[in-house]
Amino acid sequence: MKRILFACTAVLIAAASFTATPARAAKPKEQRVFVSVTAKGFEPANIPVKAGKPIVLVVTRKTDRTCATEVVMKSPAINVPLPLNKPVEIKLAAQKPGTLRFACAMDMITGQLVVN
Ligand SMILES: [Cu+2]
Repeated sequence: MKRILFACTAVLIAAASFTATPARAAKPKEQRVFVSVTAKGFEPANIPVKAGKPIVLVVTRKTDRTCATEVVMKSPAINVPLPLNKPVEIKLAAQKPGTLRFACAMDMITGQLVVN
C-alpha cells in the first residue's frame, strides 16, 4: 500500500511539471479525439490520430463502476483526475507515428492513441 502511495505522489509531481507548459503564440491546428470511460474500460480503446498535429484528448468518465478515476500516461508523463460525467481535456504535443498508451492508475484498464 505504501508503495502505491509513493508511486502516485511521483506521478502527481510529474503531472504538475507537465501542466506548466507555456502557451505558444501561433498555434498549429489541433485535432480533438474523444474517449469515454465505461464499465467496459476505455471506449474506444484504440484511438487513431494523425502524426505531426497537436492532440487534444477529451476523456469523459461515465460510470462509477470503474477504477479508472484518473488517466495516466508514462510518456509524456501525465496523471489527470476524471470527475464523473465531466469531459476533461488532455493536451498533447504533435507526435511521431507510433502508439501512446494510457491507463488507469493501477495499469489494469488501458487504451492507446494510434498515431499515423
Ligand atoms: Cu485500475
